[in-house]
Amino acid sequence: MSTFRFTVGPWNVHEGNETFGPGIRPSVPLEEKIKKFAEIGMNGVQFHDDDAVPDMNNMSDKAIIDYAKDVKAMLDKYGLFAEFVAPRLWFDARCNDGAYTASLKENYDFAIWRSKRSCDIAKALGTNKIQLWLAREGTLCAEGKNPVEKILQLRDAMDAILKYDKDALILVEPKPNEPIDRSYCGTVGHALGLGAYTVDPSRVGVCIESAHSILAGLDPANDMAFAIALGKLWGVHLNDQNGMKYDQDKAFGVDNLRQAFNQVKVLYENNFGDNGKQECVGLDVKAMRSQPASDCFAHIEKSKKIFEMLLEKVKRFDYKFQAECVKTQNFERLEMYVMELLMQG
Ligand code: XLS
Ligand code: MG
Repeated sequence: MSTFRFTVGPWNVHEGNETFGPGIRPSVPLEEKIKKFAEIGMNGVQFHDDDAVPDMNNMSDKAIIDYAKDVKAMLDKYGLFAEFVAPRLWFDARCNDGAYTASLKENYDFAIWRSKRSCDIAKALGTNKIQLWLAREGTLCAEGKNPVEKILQLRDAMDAILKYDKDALILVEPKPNEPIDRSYCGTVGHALGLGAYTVDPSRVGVCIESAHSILAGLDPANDMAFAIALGKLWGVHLNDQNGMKYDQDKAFGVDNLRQAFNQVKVLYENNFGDNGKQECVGLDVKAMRSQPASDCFAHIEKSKKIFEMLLEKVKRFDYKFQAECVKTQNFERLEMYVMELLMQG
């Protein structure tokens, strides 16, 4: 059945900074994070390009690769692999009005330079997955861009990556809004639609994040199912979200237990992890700002544990009973069965 490899990113252990206040915990050095990730049962690490090579904007192409090789050695030391590299374009002032959808050519060129370097870093870290969270690809001012032109420009950027590195796989991580208020590529359907018009659609898939689906008013398990049906679910970012608010990145399952159950169920039933792309269970969760430094890994451990507890429930799911309910169309009975399964020990 499924092989579940758990991964997490260095940004998931953070200082607690948000829009309304600065960080309140000291930052933890990368090696310490990696060591702790291994200790709490993670199998791999997800990277932004500048998580791996912090000063990359000021380094030569070769120096970037050499630096990334040292990070690979650090991963090897703790027995972890790198899952993907994601160009962190939204942090740079040049990408304030979008990176791949920038209006000024020099800003677009910078985004492409970073994306090519992300491919190089990924190679040095031993992975071919390039994750694109399209953070600012849309508008803050609707009239500021021609949306048709910019959506095609986004496709061209994906083409540039696919052409630069013939091994690269692109995992689009769609999100409908935030930090921009209107995304050009906000859902799994948009991502795969655009991917179909690239130079190599077979190398464009998605990573579905639970919170992002909820923010789009969609069900995360069904979004995962949609991608699975098309052979395109190459990663997930599990977390949770209290409704359609700001992106909360809560621990997996803490707000929507039944939704979480159905995410685990759809992954397990469809052999996630064994579908040819070394698919990983990413835990894209944030520690509560109110927690002390001593607790800054607890949300990751908790998410893994909740996933595993839900997996036990999924394995006990009575498919015979379900079939009976479907045959008699008795969904009240089926629903009550699911609630009992979730609430009883
Ligand atoms: C933010 C994204 C996160 C990483 C990947 O919401 O969820 O996945 O930044 O680039
Ligand atoms: Mg994410």
